[in-house]
Formats: sequence, C-alpha cells, structure tokens
Amino acid sequence: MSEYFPDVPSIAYAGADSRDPLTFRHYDPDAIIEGQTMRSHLRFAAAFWHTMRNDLSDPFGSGTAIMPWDDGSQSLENAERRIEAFFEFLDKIDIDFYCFHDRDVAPEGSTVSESRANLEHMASVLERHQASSGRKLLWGTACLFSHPRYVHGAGTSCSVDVFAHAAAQVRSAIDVTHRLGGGGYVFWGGREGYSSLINTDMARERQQLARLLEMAVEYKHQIGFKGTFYIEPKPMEPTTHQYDFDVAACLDFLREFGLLDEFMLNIETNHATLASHSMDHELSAAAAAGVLGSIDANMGHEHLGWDTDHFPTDIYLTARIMRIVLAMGGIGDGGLNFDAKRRRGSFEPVDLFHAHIAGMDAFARGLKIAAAIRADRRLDEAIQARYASWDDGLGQDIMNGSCTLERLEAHAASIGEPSMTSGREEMLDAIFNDFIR
Ligand code: XUL
Ligand code: CO
Repeated sequence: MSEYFPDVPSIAYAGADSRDPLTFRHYDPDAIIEGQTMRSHLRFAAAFWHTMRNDLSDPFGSGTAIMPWDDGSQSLENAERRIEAFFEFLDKIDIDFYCFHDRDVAPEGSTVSESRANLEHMASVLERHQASSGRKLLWGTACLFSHPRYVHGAGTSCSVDVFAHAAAQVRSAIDVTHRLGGGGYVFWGGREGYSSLINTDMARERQQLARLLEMAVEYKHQIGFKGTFYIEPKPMEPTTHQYDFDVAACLDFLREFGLLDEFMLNIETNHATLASHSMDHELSAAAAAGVLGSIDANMGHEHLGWDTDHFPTDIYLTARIMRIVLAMGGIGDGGLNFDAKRRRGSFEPVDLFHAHIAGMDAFARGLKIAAAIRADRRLDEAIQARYASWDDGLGQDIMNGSCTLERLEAHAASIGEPSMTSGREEMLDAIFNDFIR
C-alpha cells in the first residue's frame, strides 16, 4: 500500500553512520535496553490532529501544508481518505500507536445524534485499519474547545446547556475509545478556565468541572472501559488561566474532589514550560505522587512564549525525560505521543516523516543516554550520599514519628554547628554531559 506517500520508503534503522535522512540513525526498535526493546520502552504515538488536520496556518498566515489526500470538504469520504493516509504513514514510520480527538476523525453533524453517527461510522473505519495494520489507539479525547458554543468553556461554561453538549461529546468519545480498545482517555481542559475574573465565579466553575469528571468516571465503570483516564495540565492558552494549570494544581483538584484514584496525568513538555516549570519538574512531581501516566512529547522554543509544539529534538531533554521514566519502571500503559507540529515552512508530505524521525531518534538517544547514566550509578549515588544522614538513627526516628522537638533541640545543642558539604551541582552537570553522545 503506497498511495499517499509514494516516494517515501518504509523507514528502517540504518545505524548512526547513515547519511540517508529517511532512516533511523538511533531508533532501533528491536535493540534491548535494560532488558526490554526500544519499541516497548518508548511506545511512540502519532497525533491525528497534527499529522492529518494541521494545515500549518498561524495567526498571520494561511495554511501551507500540502495534503493531496484532503479535498478540504467535511464529507465522510474525505474523512475516510485521511484515515487511509494516516495508516499508511503509521505503517511506513513504524509507529505503533495513535491518538485522536473526536472532531479530528469525524465531522461534526448538525445535531448531536448526527455527530454521534459520524463518529461511530469513522470508528468502524478506524477499527478496520487497526485490525489490518496491528496499530493501536493509545488514547482518545473530545475536542471541547473549537466550536463557538464552548466560547465560555465546556464543563466550566456559564451555560448548563453547553455543559450538556460537552457531556454528550465526552460520552460518545469514551464510547468509541472503548470500542477501539484505547489504552486511555484524555481530558485536556482547552477552555476550562477564564478569560477574566471580572465575570467569573471560579468556585462554581471548578465544581462543575469536577461534576463532569465524576459523571465520566461513573460512565466508564458502567460500560466497563478499563483504560486509564488522564488529565493533561496546561496553565493557559487559549484561556488566560486554566484550572489544570500544572501537576500541582491537578493533584490539588483531584484530591479536593476525591478523584485521585481515578486519574493519572498526561504531561506535555511545552505545557510544563508555559507554566514556568521544566519538564523534569512536572514529571518528577507526578512520579512522586504516583500519577505519571503518559507523555505528550514535544518542546517549546526559548524565544517564543506560547505553545509552539515543536518536535522534540533536544537530546538533553529526551535524556532527562527517559531517566525519570526508567527510574519509575517504565511508562506502563501510557506512551510518548508526538503532540508536535511541523514548522510552517516544512509543508511537504515528506516533512511529516522527517519530523517524526527527528523526534524518534532524539528519544532513542535519550533512552540510551539515560540507561548509560543509570548503569554508571554516579549520579544516583550522589543523591543517595547527599541524604545519607537521614538513613539511620535520628533521621529514621524523625521520619517514623518517634522523635520530638525537645530531643531535636538537645541534639542540635550537643553537636554545635553542623558540618556541611557542597552540592557539587556543576560537577554532576559535567558528568551528565559526559553521556551526551
Ligand atoms: C493542546 C494539547 C491538546 C491535548 C489533547 O495544547 O496539548 O492537543 O493534547 O486535547
Ligand atoms: Co497535548
């Protein structure tokens, strides 16, 4: 099958010396790292919205992407052709998983039931392609941010009728995700926040959002969907402030509404940096709370203060991400979803391949680097040694609750000024750098 990308071969691993840009130089799917294949560590996914629906327009100019398979219409035939092109893409790039929003794959109808019927129809097309290709759905989601009715939010809308439309969309998106055997379902609150507090009742809006999530959880159990529910934090854009601001805000929200057992987080690099956090910060915060579920793999640009969704090509970034993922014991049922778009100037179909190759090779290198750093042990041992005073005696007594302020005062008085050692930050940075190759 080579209809839509006739000039692109199947992309294969050709080794680090390959000069052919349509090869992997580092992603060797069957190579074993820490006892597992690269393929199963990385669990790459392609995002239907960027791959098939992003025409690369920006606020200053129209779309540039050449998409010969897309006639620009809202017809079901056009939607089916996109899916055919997408599965040819997945097959040639050798990506096992994909993710979609309901409206990416199926046109919205003029009524709720027509929208549902369109989505069900496209689900049967996806089902067929999944069966013949072996590709799988990592997660599905509902687009609750594009339609004008969601101008004031979806779950957080001031209008209960809009809330009902959002609920209808969530229900049918969960249904098709379940039907397609999706590993999870994502809630990204694109407009679940506010433009201004001058007209906003924040307490109400957060409670409404919690109700939508509670009903979704109830529904999930009712239909027997076993996939994971994820919340994807993002601090702002398109709204001024989104309630799922960052990992800490999401944890607070889930705890407040008793939803922590039902959700994991899907963490995106460019959302982390928009919140003035590093990706490592967000991943570490989620991993520490046991809710690091999946990753939207992209990156921002240091000169641009918005969600630019660049393909992740920074090897330091991928090495840091994979070090946290390996330390956690792997990404589990989640994956690395390329929520990333080509630059506007990269408009040829073949650029879809170059972009994903760049991201996949960067993550393959990150994985190898992270595994080498872990095998070397110096960085992990430095952290262990830094906290050694907590490992027995007084430290243990404090942590197990058998110590008092009086005893600590007596201890402090008896030892005088504690002897302190350097944190050796730059030395450790240099050791990390030794592995970037
Ligand atoms: C938007 C974003 C979304 C979610 C899914 O910034 O990341 O595409 O990943 O709705
Ligand atoms: Co995302």
